[in-house]
Amino acid sequence: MPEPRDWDSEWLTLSATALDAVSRAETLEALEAARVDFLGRERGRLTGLLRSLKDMSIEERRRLGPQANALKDALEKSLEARRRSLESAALESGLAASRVDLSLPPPPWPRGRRHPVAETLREMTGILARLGFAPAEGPLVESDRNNFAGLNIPADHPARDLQDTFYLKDLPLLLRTHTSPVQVRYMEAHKAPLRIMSPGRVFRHEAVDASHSAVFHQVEGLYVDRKVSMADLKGTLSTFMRGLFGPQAAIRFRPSFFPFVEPGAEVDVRCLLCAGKGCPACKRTGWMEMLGAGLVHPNVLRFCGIDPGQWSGYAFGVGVERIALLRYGVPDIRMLYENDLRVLESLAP
Ligand code: 2NL
Repeated sequence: MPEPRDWDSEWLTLSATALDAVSRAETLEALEAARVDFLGRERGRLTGLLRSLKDMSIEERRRLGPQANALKDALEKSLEARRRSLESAALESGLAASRVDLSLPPPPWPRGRRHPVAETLREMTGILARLGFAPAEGPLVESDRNNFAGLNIPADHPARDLQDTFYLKDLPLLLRTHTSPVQVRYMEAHKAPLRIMSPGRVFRHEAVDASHSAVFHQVEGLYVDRKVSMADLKGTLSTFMRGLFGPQAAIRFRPSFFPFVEPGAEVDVRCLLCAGKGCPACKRTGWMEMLGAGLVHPNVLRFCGIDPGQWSGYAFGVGVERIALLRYGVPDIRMLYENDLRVLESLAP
């Protein structure tokens, strides 16, 4: 006589594991293995139990028969649902893997190059680097203190006017109107002597036209040491301009005013088109206005913790777009920023 089987405990394990095995199957193969394990014709565990109903007592058969058949139905439904979901996932991933983007252009692919403004900025910082200026950078969002107060720009100065400055809503901050605040930060942190340049983006709340953009770029230079003079400034700027425009580029100083320098000067370069003879590009003057410069105002040095009795310095600022327009012969600053490839590709490198 074989041992009497404990149908109730066999049923318990079977019903607890069958549906779980289906939902855990991650592949169609695993799902098929689960199906064979429970519903396989020869050795399926549920098939076996159903086949054994005939060996059970009447009471056992009445109790387990309907439950086992209900589980078989549920299991078949669940296998079918799981199979469909695994099949569609397999289809999706197959499609994704074999995706062909017919919108891609065929080779030879067009080659990119640096934007004319970026290229001009690199040349400018390259020349200044060879002259000993170390690059310094700072945030685009600045305080009134660093952008204005530290630069000897009084509270009622027109440069602070709402017309020129973008102020942040609800915060005592602004978008820097020049890169000078970078140099204020640097002087406070490092003291004298120092020789730095601050290239970067600046913002002015101005109407856009052929020569003005609300967002543009500037490079400033600052040299602080003992007995720095206007002659040092003129020598450096002469080398800077000859590096940019070629060996024939001559410069001249015209007296001018900026609150952060004394004396201040505007620097002209002999007209690049007519070599000084006078033409429409230089308004018949023979000279083109190129940058602003001067000796750092004692108030600025003092503000940054540098003793103006011991140290002096020069500084200059130049607009990058202005130089780029001249160098590439572009008549309108907007042509640099509309990103029309027909325009950008036409600009000789
Ligand atoms: C312009 C004028 C200039 C400066 C920038 C400067 C910076 C410090 C102290 C003193 Cl931290 N000066 N920068 C000086 C003179 C002129 O730029 O119109 N540039 C296009």
